[in-house]
Amino acid sequence: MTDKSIEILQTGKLLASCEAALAERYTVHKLHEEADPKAWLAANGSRIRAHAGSGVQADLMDALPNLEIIASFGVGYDNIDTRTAKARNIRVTNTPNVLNDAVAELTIGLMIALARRIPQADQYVRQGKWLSGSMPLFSELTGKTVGILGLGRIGKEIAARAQAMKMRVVYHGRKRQPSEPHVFYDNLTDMARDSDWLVIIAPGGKGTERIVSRDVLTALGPKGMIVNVARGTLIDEPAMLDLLQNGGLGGAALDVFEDEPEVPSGFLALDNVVLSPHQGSATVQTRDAMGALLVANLEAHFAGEPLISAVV
Ligand code: NAP
Ligand code: 8YV
Repeated sequence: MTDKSIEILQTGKLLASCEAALAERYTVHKLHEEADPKAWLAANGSRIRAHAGSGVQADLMDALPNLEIIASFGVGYDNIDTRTAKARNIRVTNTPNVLNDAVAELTIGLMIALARRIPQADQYVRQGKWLSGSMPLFSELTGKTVGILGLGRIGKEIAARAQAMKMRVVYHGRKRQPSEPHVFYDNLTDMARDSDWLVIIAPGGKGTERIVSRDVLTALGPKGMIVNVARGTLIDEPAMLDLLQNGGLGGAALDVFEDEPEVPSGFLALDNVVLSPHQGSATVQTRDAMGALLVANLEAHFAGEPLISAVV
């Protein structure tokens, strides 16, 4: 439904197909393109009924007194102050499920890339090193145990693909899921000790900050491999780097970082690391589906219908 009397705000660039769908339906303002965002908000903030994008904190909500809904692009909403939103009766939606397959595919891709050093092997050929001899031998996924931290929507898709790689799956979360066939650990350190691989796919935010501590990483051990496709905040990043540099941890495949897009330079020098610039959901198919779900939530809201994927 098109209703140009509805004014919505973007504070950052969005996927082109999503921006086009929003502009077709509503009057869209782009704060990130304003010369003086503060002055723009003071003059126009009271007309804004919806925010589209991510990263909304209390100060922005203060400047948008008639905000009704925050439609976030992404399933993780750790960068939205949901407590303040709830207190102010502002609805919040995210984009779950449509990205499960893409993130699970990248996870398995990163695992194979790390186990077999695929990025390094590519460089080996390009740099002509093959002419002087073969690369060393590495490991494989077959027969290994993968511990999944966060057996949720995406975690379950990773588990299914890991089983297809002939891996044994175990998991940790706050509670056991009786319908899941995999072994449950109520203690993350114990799971790490019993696993060859640790895959992190639980939400970011205060509740999970650095739950993958130095102790957990040490339990994973010198041959242990860690994969983070969740948020950088879940791992003690300096401890991970230290252990990777000093043989305390076997390897890491990292799609997310504590202060991304900044990546601590120490990681760049390591051969036992595979790096990825937050690409979990980054396929055309999935990003289009995420954008469509964001728009569908706004449409439902302004039609007075139940939201499709509300978190608040
Ligand atoms: P989900 O369905 O909500 O699953 C999250 C899982 O984490 C649940 O199984 C939950 O189990 C567990 N969990 C939550 N809090 C926990 C805690 N304090 N300690 C231990 N386990 C905890 O979420 P999802 O859709 O799979 O997405 C997971 C996360 O992936 C997102 O929040 C996002 O940050 C990240 N993500 C990253 C990318 C990327 O591009 N790299 C893309 C999409 C998503 P319990 O309730 O039993 O604890
Ligand atoms: C990003 C993600 O949101 O859905 C999530 O939680 O981490 C990703 O899909 C996406 O890269 C948009 O910034």
